[in-house]
Amino acid sequence: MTRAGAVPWPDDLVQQYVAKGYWRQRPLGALMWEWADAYGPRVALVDGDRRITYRELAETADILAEGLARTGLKRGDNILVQLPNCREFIALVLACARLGVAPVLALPPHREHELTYMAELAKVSAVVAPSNWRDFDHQSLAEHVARIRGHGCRVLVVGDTVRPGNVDLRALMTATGDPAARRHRLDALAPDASEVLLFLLSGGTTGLPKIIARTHNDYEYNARRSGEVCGYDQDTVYLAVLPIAHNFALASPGVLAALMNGGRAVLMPSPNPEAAFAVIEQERATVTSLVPAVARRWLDAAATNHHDLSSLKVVQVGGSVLSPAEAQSLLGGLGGRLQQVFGMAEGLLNYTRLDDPDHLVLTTQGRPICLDDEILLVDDDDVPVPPGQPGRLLTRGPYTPRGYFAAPEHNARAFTADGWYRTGDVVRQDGAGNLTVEGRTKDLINRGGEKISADEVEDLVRSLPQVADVAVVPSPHREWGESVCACVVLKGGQTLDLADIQHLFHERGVAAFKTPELLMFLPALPQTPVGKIDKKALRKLAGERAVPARPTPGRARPARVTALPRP
Ligand code: AMP
Ligand code: DBH
Repeated sequence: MTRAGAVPWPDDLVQQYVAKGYWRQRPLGALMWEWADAYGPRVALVDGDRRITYRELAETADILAEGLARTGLKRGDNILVQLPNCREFIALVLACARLGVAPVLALPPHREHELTYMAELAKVSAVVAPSNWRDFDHQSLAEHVARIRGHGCRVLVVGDTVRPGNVDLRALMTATGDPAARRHRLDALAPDASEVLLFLLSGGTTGLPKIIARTHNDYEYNARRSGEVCGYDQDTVYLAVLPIAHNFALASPGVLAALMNGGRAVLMPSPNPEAAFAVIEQERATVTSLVPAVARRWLDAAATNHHDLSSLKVVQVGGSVLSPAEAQSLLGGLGGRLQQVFGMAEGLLNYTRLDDPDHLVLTTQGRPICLDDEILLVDDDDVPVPPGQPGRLLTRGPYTPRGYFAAPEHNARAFTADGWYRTGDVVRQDGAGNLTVEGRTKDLINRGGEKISADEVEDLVRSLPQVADVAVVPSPHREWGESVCACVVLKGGQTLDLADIQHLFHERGVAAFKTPELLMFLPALPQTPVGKIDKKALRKLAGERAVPARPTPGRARPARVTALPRP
């Protein structure tokens, strides 16, 4: 059973990937029981004061799978999942894997704008949300999204106040009855490993965010091979502080590889350094993954830290550019060995190796995990660049799908006719295969690892009646690396400030991290000789106008600046 909209690999490669052992042809739900059989009484997950063994996790996932089936979900269905880092998240992903139901992994900050779009794109049959999270009523939002989706879309809620008509997900996680019989019943429903396991979100390369269908086969390999490269074993205690809805924390190597190896995953709701340091000490965490923006916060906090971080062997940093100087301060700053990670929800994963010399760890973002990851660096005309020169990165491989889900027009641009994914990144490769990210051609803002499509923000700002034209570019930001800068041409006699834009984004239900933080007024948008908007010139302007980041991270975002020459 293939889902319409998922783009398969060519048949000859499928055979090769299976023959080479990359694809194990075992659905993740079956592997879950392999782990439980091998590591049964060991602790698999830690979530606050709850500790869940491998056996409990597998049994709970099975109970939940049957519960989901009772709500009407079945193989081939998709559901939208918006959960913070919690044990229910992992149980749900595994339960879905048992049934062949594929979750679309939305992020907790997403709101109506993103959720309704994804719900429709994936034609979901249910929406799963916490009742409340960080003072936001997710249950109401989920009800709204389900109503707009129609088609009998259900609402499943994790929390204490589940409203009538919605399904209490935790209530689906308890049952009596013989676990072996249940396991047997579910084995009979198992999907094929070539089917979709889950959908990851991507900032995409242009336009609205895209979703990426990852199969049981390719995603299991993604996690397993990452675990090998990163030395995961039974003693691994992975601390998840980034959202596990992200590929990085979920499977690079993240939670999934910890489970595959009989290790342990410790789930935290946020990357707050003080809280994380206390948990590292308490749980003796051995590895964690951070985006550079979080790594910087941790380094600052480490200066006054009194917790014992000596268990940390590896600190992974990825998701956005880490300068060599920042890498240098991370080499010893948090205790563990620094590992740079250059990854993408679309597939290709690069890691510096744990035994690489420091100069590679400082100046490169590592090399691919698989011998069959193909790397091609090309110029603007798709002609390969000479060795050692920067070029646009194209890639194919056993865990890089051949297209975004249900996006044929976009795929025609984002993939070559031969199935290479155009990453939109500009990289250099050394003789040993190590990649250094030099820049990008894709039109997005990378705000602390969160990718924001310029097109999406532009369309929103353009809908304001005061706005004649707008272009959105990144502006350097001390905390996030980049922030969203809107360059606006006003209609005659109009005025606008950041509060107007923030109001619009709030009203439209757009994730807060996408709201422009910097506003520039221009009499006209600069153009290139061929008549395109000259974003390079605008980026330069935005850089010159950048103001320092606010001093205290993590609070509500104040309007930073309303700038510059009014028309
Ligand atoms: P996404 O496609 O939304 O999963 O985002 C993946 C993108 O994040 C990559 O294509 C890069 O542009 C960026 N990225 C990830 N890791 C790094 C890194 N270590 N250094 C620079 N950029 C990165
Ligand atoms: O930025 C990313 O998307 C990313 C970074 C590191 C990723 O998907 C990953 C590792 O798997």
